[in-house]
Formats: sequence, structure tokens, C-alpha cells
Amino acid sequence: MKAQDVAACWQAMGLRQPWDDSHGAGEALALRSPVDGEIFGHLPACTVADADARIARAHAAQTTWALTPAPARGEVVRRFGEALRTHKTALGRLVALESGKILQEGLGEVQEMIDICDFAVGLSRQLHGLTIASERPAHAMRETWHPFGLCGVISAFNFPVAVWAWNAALALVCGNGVVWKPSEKTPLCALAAQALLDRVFDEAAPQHAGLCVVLPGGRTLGAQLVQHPAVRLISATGSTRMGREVGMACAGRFKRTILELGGNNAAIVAPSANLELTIRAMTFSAAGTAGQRCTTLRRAFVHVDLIETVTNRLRQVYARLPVGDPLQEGTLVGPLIDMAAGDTMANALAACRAQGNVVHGGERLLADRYPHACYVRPALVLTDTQHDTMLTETFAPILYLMPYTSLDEAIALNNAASHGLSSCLFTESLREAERFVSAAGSDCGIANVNIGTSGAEIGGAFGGEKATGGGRESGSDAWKGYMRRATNTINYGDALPLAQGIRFDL
Ligand code: UN1
Repeated sequence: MKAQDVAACWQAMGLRQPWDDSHGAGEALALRSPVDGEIFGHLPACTVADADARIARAHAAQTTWALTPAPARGEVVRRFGEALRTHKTALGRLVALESGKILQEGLGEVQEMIDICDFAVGLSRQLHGLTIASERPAHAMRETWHPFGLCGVISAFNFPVAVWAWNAALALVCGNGVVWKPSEKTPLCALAAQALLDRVFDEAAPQHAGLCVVLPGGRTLGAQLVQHPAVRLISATGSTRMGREVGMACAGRFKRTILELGGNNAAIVAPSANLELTIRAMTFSAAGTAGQRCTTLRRAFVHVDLIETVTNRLRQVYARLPVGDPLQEGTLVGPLIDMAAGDTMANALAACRAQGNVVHGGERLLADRYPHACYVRPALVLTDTQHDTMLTETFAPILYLMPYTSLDEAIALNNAASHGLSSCLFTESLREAERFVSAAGSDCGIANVNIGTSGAEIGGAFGGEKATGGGRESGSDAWKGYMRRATNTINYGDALPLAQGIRFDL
């Protein structure tokens, strides 16, 4: 029973507990921690009518927020970042309890929220446009950036608060409100993060109350958000199937989308790779977060001269990876989110065995202690071909190892996946490194050298190509995704010369 641990996190943040330990009725949302898999309470889910009312309120608040000077909007985000600093431990623990990631990663997730708040505060004074040379005399041209409109955020269980924060911090400084549909598997993290933001609004900007709201509940709320005419942009993180539905629904309504839909990320281990660094990086990326990041390392192409060494080293490391209670010091791999995730992993491994692949690990652990939770030993799969199972993203800790002979072949194997999120190369060769990040190299949104596929900093634009959806969130100029660009041409003369030299004399 994780109820007391979860309640302690809420108390530490000074928040009112929104759930009870009833058996739930009607639209109630069952609460469970993947740590033990047991239901510990129920939360009233948001009804369609509630959702409509919340969206309407956010839409009304949007109008005045959009006209508030951007640095004043940044001040609210700055205060939110301060609140997150104050409550980092409690919120980080809640993330670990509700998503099952280890405490270190739960704390890291809150740090990622703090980082994006800091970034957004700086941005609030830098929403710059260009000035452009006009071809006409006495004309000035420039670009101005304006708030885009109310933003909908759909987030996944594996980053239950950070991905929302990437979107919310930028959307807010850019002048937009945010309606958030979190995963039904992690509603408490969402409610806690939203409550911390609400408190900041109450104290620092009560006139904008209701600008950011959360809709805890199931898929129908996500569909309602996508269809609602007041919501102008949808930023969705999750499966490719979900993203396709969201993308098509938004296209029909000319809504903007930012899609971040998982990946089937690969590493290439070249002959010159520093193996100490490579093994550590591969293990963090493949087994960390129990393989449940969109950036998780799933495929490794290892030079044929190294395949045996790398396989043996990984086998040794994997055999003694501490799997267990994610809140316990020393654990490196927590549980999968639920039993269904365990079944999906077992089915993928069975398909690999049927192909003739050798599988190391992958078995269920701690079943006696946690009969309703799903702990597994991360798996290594040895294969000589990149088969369909390997080309399918299984959201679990499975790392495929396959030999290659030339870098061109390895790059082609990397690029053969339908997703295009993250990729990396381990090498000491400058020539190989530059080739990998060139136009002839990885086709992914993220291409790293001598670090793993996961664990990106917030300062870069985050996202990927192909079935990953093409969206970019977080750093760099991703803020432009939350704003409307206007091109202004101003004639300060008293003649009317036309562009392209066109004559139109009346
Ligand atoms: C995700 O899994 O949806 O780069 C996001 C990373 C994290 C974000 C992952 N900063 O692994």
C-alpha cells in the first residue's frame, strides 16, 4: 500500500489531498503505484461538462494574459520555478511513486522542470523578431511574434510532469494558457504540479486564475481537447497510434500540432569506441527508467570486431543491475508501469526466440513480494538481422545487439526504423563522428556522439522525424511553435511603389 507515502508527498507540498480510499464509483479514476501495483484510492475523473467549463475559463483568461507584457508573464514562470525548487524532493518522490522511475530520476524530472522555467524566464525578454530589408523605397519590413492561442497538452505516464512543463513554461511566456490532459496512469503527479502552479497564480497573478487547467481522466477527454474550437494548438506525447489520430483530427481543423511520439533509438559502437564510457552510456539509456523513455536505447549496431566483447560486458553489467523498489537507495531499475507492459515485453522476447535470437534476461523478478507489480530483468537480444520485432518500438527494457562491418551499413540500419527520434555513435574518430551528424548520417532529430540516446538537456530542441511526429519542444527556438508570426510591411513614404515592380496606374 503506497497510500501513506503518496499522502506524505502531498502534505510536504502543503496541498490538499484530492483522492480518497473509497472503492470508487462511476467516473472515478483508480490510483495505483507500479511499485506494488495495488489500487490505493480513487479520484473523481473530470466529466465532459467539467472539461468544457475548464476550457471555457482558460479561454477567457487567455485574452488578458496574451496582452500582459511578456516579462510580466515570465515573472509568473519564475515564481513557479521557485515553487518547484522548494518542493523538488516531495514532487520527485511523487513522480517515483506514481510512475515507478527511481528516485534519482524522479528528482531529475523535477530539475528538468526547473531548468525549463529558468530558460523560459530568460526567453520572456527575448521573443525577438527580424527586421528585413524591403525592396521598396521608404518601406520597412519586420516580423512580430504574437501569442498563438490556448494550448492543449497531452502527456504520457513516463514523464508525468516534465514534458508538460516544457510546454507550459514556453506557452505561458509566449502568452498562452494551457489545458492539460495527463496520462490516466499518473493523474496525481499532474494534479500536484498544477496545484503548485495554481498557488503561484493565486499569489502573484490572481486576475489570471484559470488560465492553466488540468483534465484528469481517460481518452475521451483527450479527444474533447483535440476537438474543442477554443484550443488552437495540441502538443501530444505518446504512441504513434495516438499521434496519428490527434494529427489527423487537428489537420481537419487547421490546428497546429507538436507531436512527440516515441522512438526506436539506436547506438552505433565503432571499432575505436571508449568501451568504459560506451557500456555505461548504453546501460543508462537502455535499462534506465526500465526502458520506458521515448529516448530509450533499443537497438545497438556493434562493429563485428567488438560484438563479442560488448555483448559479454553488457551481460555482466545486466546480470547485476539492481532491480527493485525505485524509492530504495541503490536501485537502478524500477518496475514497468503495469502488467500489460510486462506482457508486451514477454511477447516481443518470445517473437525474438522464435526468430532464433538468443535472449539474455527479460524474466520477471520479485513476483512473490509484488504479485501485482511487474519487475523485470532488462533483456539483451542477439540478432544478425534487423527483423520486424526489432523494428517495432516495445516500451520496455529490451536492447537488440547486432554486428555491422562498415559505418555506411550501420547508418543505413539506424535509419531503417520508422521512428526518427534519437541516435548516437561511440567513436574516437573525428571523421566518423562528423559523418554521423552530417546530412549523410543519422536521420533522427537527435544525433549524439559519445553519449547515449536518452537524457537530453532542455537547452536543445527536443523531438524527431518520421513516425516520431516532427514536433520540437523545449529549448533552442522551439518557443516559435507557441507563437503566431506576423510579417509587417510599413510604408512611411507618400508614394505607393508596388513590389516586383508591378505598374497599376489608375
Ligand atoms: C520522453 O521520454 O518522453 O531526453 C522524454 C530524455 C528526457 C526526456 C524524455 N530529457 O531522455
